[in-house]
Amino acid sequence: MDSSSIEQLSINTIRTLSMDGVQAANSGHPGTPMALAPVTYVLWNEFLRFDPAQPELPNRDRFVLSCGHASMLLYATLHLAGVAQSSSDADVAPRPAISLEDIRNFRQLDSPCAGHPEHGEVSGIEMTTGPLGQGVATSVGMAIAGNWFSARYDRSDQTLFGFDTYVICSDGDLMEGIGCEAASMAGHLGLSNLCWIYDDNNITIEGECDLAYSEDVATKYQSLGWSTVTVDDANDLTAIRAAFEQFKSTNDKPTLIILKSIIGFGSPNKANSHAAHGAPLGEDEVALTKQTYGWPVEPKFFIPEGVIEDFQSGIGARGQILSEQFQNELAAYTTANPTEAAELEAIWQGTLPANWEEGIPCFPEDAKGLATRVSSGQVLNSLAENYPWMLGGSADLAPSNMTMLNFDDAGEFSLENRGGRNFHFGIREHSMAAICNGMSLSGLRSYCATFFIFTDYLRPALRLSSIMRQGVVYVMTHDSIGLGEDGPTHQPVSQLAACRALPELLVFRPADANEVAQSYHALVRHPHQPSMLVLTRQALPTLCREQYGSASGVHQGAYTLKDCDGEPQVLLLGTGSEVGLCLAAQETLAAEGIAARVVSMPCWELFEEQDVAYRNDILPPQVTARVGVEAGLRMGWDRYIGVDGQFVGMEGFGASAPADELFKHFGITTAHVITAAKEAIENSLR
Ligand SMILES: Cc1ncc(C[n+]2csc(CCOP(=O)(O)OP(=O)(O)O)c2C)c(N)n1
Ligand SMILES: [Mg+2]
Repeated sequence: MDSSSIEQLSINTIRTLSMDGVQAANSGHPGTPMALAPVTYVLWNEFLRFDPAQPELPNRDRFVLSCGHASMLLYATLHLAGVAQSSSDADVAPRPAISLEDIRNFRQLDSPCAGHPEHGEVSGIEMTTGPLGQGVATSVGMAIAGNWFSARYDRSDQTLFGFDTYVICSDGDLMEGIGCEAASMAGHLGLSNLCWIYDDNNITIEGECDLAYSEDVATKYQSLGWSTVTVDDANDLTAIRAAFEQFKSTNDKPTLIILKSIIGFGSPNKANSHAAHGAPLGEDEVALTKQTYGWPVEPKFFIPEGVIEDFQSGIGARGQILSEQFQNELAAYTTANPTEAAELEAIWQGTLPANWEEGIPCFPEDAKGLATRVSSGQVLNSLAENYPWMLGGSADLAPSNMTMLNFDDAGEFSLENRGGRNFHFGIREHSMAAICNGMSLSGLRSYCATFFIFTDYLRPALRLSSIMRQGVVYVMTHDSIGLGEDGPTHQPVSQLAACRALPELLVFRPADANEVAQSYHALVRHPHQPSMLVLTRQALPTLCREQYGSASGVHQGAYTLKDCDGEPQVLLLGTGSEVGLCLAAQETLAAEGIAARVVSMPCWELFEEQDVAYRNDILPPQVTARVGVEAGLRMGWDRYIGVDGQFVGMEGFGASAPADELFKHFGITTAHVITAAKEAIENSLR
């Protein structure tokens, strides 16, 4: 058998496994894997630096299937390439990441072959994809990380890093705004280690692309600072190889390979039609297509002899050499650079630097106080100084978000300085968050920042941080009507409820500088959850912690900040800037002989993780008179104050005026908290 036919056999195996998987599930997307099998084959078997036996090798090339609907393409390839499931437990017998049985069970509950690729399920799935545009944008973060690792750790005579990131993407990925944001960023930064393969098939779900998409993609990407190369026929392996060679030899720009393909290639009745996009071909059409490929109709999930060996002698053999080289280089590197090697080990193991807590400040009592965005800036700086792989930036709001790292050597990441730790993401919130996901997936502790209102602009990527359990830190300032004159377009009212609704996300709304410090403390200890700091523009007093409960209560999510004598008649529950109103109200109530307890609730999610004894201790169930105080909407608060509980907050959008006036205008005042407390007590006695 000559090599062209073994190539063809391997390619057609990817195709037929994909068709059979979709047919067995009776749902899925067969057409795109059928079209993209050749490019995927060439990439994996001839170019990708990836060891199937060591799929977590730190300097592996990354492969992202941005058009996640084509998931069978990835599963078939992982199976044929023999990618092993990595395990930290040496006693666990080696097993494939994706078995043939898994493929047979495509889209079923017990199979890692989910409808769309899910990171964390098995080795070889670098990220979760499915929402179009996320993969391409996240890949920019991976490419940045590759550069950053090289700049920080490689030495002129010792190179550990230098990995490339490859992405397969579709019309939808490039149509999405986030795709364009990310491409603009990658072009600006000249990320020559990034290669997107664009499946130019002129098909989307509704029909041909020209229904909605008619731009000249090559020219567009060139103007974004990319190198482009067009492959006119997705089955032309020679042209595909040449395109990858061109990528490898381009050292100043990212590369877009525009691959003209035919969706459902080989299917006599469905090729080149949107009918091949998102539905099984049907048993009859599968049979006809297999005949076109010269393939037996039965058995299904057929892997001809020689195909597994073909991958073993391609990616398998190259991968083994890569792993061996890496281990040798790492050994020499560790001898020469023990400190850096220890850092790398911590990154790879997911542990923290030994002295990470050392610099975190403790803020003295101060009636004037600090905006929590200001204390956040100080804490972030002191933390990042001892946490060398913590890095990030803002979407053009660093002076407002206070996220600039100011210590010596922090530097700014740019074309010239690949080791910088301050990022200028530009006004691209959505891709900023996705890029941070990519950096996090590469082992870095990334953070990003913007105004809290613009979480709406990055939410799909935030959601992926959560689904992928990445510890990205979101520093969100200007958290309420307290931002004042910018008015309702900039004043978040629904965002706290919306962010708390996201599973896995830890939302912190600290009440003073020491709660800010403790919030950072807590979030660092949760590396597998994204966290969000919701911070004020306006100054908040730094509380005297001898008079009040310790700010370390943040770790429990909610804690008694100021208790009364004996059992409380009413609980005043607040977060952030409104905690001060609760404290002031409590004093007045106490003078009137009413016992109120003030509970600061900076992180609901951590509170919910506490045992029932703790939760009942802080919020005694028998005390039903409760007031929630927060300059946002009530949604979610019923859980703590009850459906009949009193709430002091917002009921709709804000307004443009100085902050003090707005708090009065919307009735978020001490006086209102006092009235609400009395009403709550009255209601509880009825
Ligand atoms: C953000 C987002 N919007 C919508 C969808 C639903 N969807 C899945 S594939 C697709 C478009 C398919 O066209 P294309 O991206 O060109 O993929 P192809 O069919 O060519 O593989 C859409 C709208 C999605 N997955 N993500
Ligand atoms: Mg398409």
